[in-house]
Amino acid sequence: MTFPKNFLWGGAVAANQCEGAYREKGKGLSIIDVLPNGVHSTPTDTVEEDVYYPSHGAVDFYHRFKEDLAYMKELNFNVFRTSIAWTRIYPTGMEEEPNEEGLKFYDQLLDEIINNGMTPLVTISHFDTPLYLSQKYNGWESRELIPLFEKYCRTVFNRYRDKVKYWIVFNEINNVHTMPYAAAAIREDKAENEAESLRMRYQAAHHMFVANAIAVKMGHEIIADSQIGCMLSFSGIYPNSCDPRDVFRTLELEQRSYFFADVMMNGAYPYYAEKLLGNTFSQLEILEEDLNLISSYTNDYVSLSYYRSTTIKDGMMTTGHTGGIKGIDNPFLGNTPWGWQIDPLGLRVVLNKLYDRYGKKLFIVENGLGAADEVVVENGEKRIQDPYRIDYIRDHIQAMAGAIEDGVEVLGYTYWGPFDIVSAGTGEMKKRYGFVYIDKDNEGNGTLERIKKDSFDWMKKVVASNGTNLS
Ligand code: BGP
Repeated sequence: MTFPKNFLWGGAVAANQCEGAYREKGKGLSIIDVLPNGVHSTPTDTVEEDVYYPSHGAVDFYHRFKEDLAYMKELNFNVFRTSIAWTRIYPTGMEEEPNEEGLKFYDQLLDEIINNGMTPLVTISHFDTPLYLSQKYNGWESRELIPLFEKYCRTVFNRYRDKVKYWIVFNEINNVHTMPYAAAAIREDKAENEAESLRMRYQAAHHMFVANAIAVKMGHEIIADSQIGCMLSFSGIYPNSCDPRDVFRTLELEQRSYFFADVMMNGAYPYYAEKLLGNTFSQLEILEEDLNLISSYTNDYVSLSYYRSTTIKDGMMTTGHTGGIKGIDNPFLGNTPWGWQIDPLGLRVVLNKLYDRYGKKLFIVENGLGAADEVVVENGEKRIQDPYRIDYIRDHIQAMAGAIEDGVEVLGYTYWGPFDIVSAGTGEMKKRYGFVYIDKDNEGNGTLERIKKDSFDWMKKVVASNGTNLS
């Protein structure tokens, strides 16, 4: 049997993409609550009346989590990943005392996850820093955020110590480079030039590394058997040709992602840091006590999102989005309707590379296919036929099995968006990942009815067979 007996199978979501109820029971505004079209759009300064913000209502998981988690149980999942919204606990980030109503909500949510037979996997910060901290301090660019985050971590570790063992500190921390607002709450458009923007982003990253180390230390102290992971967006990148210049450029771009895990897993800035950041590296404020913390408290496992791969040509401009770095399409691969190239074997490559580099357990905490699913009515019943999703998942599970056979230790697999949620990248509802369809459109219309897709029954059997029945 390829998958170990206690392999974790589940689904993953983020608070800001599913909960809605954006001002309920004292919740403060987060950076995402002023983004009309996903993490690549420009935030408004405050909530504007005539603008539609998808996070405000999302798919109303806040009120419907019992129904949604019942579906997760039916899928036979034994793990469920979600995040805590910082702004439900500390509405601006600055309060001395936490918001009890927010804490109670996560008590109920975590109990429901556990009562449905699933282990909670909790992300502490998933793209939703309090807006106040972004506006007052330019987010993680400021050292001020470290103690504020520490206070938030202490509160949630203490409160949920008996409920949660698996934690992720920051979602996709390497996106500080490509998506600095979402990942680090900084407005790089305020930087006067590219050099200043680079400095801002990496100063923010440094503060997050220190905060991560503090979270690891505190998590271990408060919850003896806790596992505190770091998390990377790690889709695959290949040289576009065998031209050594393409190979070298690809290596450099890979280092840009490894950089983050190198610091958090190896406990020190890597040898290539100065090369990667040029003059910027020496301009960063890095205190000796920071380096001591970073070296003493490294993460227990590496978690990652993997969606697709791309190819790199020397000298080309690359862009990045929620799927990772975007280069030139690979002629050997097909695309999703959103242009993400489907590359299951790339997952096996990435798992081997990460395991080889860190020698620590890996956790695939995001993988999935976003598509424009259609509801058809057959014999009076609503049905969503999504064979493309089944193909995508089957091929990725096989690749993961291959990596395990290669000797890589994989803790588990949480499929991204097991019920439809708002897309982080574009704010759309149309880009659907779920096994459960949710009736809501891009403009916010819909009944919020939940309907199982064809992939639901297939996935249920896969999980029941511990990944052996993929037919
Ligand atoms: C990752 C994020 C998720 C998520 C996913 C899919 O970068 O951690 O929040 O949504 O990408 O991206 P999208 O929603 O843009 O399809």
